[in-house]
Amino acid sequence: MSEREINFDGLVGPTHNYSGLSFGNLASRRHAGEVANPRLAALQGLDKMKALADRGFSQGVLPPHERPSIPLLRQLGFGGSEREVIVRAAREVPELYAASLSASAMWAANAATVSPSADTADGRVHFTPANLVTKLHRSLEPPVTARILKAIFPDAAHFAHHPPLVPNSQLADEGAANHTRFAPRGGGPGVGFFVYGAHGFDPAAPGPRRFPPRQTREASEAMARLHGLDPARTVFAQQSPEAIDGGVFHNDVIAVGTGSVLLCHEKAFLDQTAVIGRLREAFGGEFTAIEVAESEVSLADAVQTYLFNSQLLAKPGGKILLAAPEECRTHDRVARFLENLLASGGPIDEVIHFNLRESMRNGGGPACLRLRVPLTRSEVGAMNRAALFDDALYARLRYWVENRYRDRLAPGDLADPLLLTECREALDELTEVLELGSVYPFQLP
Ligand code: SUG
Repeated sequence: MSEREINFDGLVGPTHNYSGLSFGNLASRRHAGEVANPRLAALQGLDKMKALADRGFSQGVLPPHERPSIPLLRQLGFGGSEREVIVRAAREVPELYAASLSASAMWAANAATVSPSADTADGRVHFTPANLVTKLHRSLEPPVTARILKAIFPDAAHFAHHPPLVPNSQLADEGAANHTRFAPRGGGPGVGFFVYGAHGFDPAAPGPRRFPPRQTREASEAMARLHGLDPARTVFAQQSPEAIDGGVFHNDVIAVGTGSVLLCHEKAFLDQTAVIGRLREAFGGEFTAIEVAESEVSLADAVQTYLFNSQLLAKPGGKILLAAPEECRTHDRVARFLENLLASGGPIDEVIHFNLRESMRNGGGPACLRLRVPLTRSEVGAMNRAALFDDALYARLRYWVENRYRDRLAPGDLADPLLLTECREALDELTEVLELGSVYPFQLP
């Protein structure tokens, strides 16, 4: 049965800011304390969705989460009215308060792992929200993500929802950012490629020294089991520790794939030649791996420009469009690499660049912002179509952002208790637009 891929982009939330919360993510730390523009951030994301939708690629939307997280702050001992909770937490432990305020749910590639029905034993689309345990601010996302995914994909005949893995560092899971699915053109069973940074139960195994790994092999294996994937069509690989220590905190900062094409840096995986051999074998048909040499684009160039955090989008004729961050256009070596790539006659024949600077300053490029969900026609019929992006939704969301979002969030503004009210009012309106029902703590009984 033919399937189409829908990219669900995370809408940037009203509290988007730069708090330097992600040790190991170089951009997050570098831009800590800068002034953010949540309105611009959300509009940059919407413009990417619009441009790709205009090109005929199917696009959906995932809503932001309620922030600051009052339940987190209460659980950590801040009592009193909501206003008191915010003021005290921000004054006494600003780091905790910043975690409660993060708009990190925008990076939808970390929302969940998704396996299409062509690959699963029971013929349903399987979803497992990522537990995101490595970072406190991200560990707040899974319960709400789970409710949102169920609200968008409600029909149990087509969609299976698993709970996030138990929140433990030995089972650290960051979702689709560490998972790529390869598949023949037009659909059919694909290959699930799971990339992890460390072994949860073997501290002696090779791993990064400087920065934390964010995915364990055990978590990746659990995904494959839960989703009922065929072991012959599942490949596990370890990220190169050198890459993680160089700032590659997710695999999607150094590799991207679609269809029968993998684009990656030569330093992406441990035992890279063997990994690509296993992918080729599992895929069966013709498989193209484009490995970029350190001499052409260094690991540092890749982390700086987010070249590999581009999206690869299959065009109707079979060629592939690369949707890259603007930073790739203004970087000499990376720009030259892209020119050569297009001239090479390979599968990627077009590049478009997006200005996503607000998100990029927190280490989130085009691919971070989207969750890929391949669906058959009948599955599209069974989902909540209000979350699908079209011109009408674009206009509505633009208006909503322009009216509801601040255009400036400086460190000194973060403790403003009004942010909570503004966020809730905005989300209340959004859940109606997207027909999600009640998904946020403030909406639940
Ligand atoms: O988890 N940044 C995110 C970026 C996630 C990018 N996603 C993918 N590569 N798929 C993270 O590190 C920074 C927030 C701050 O510092 O305020 C942050 O959470």
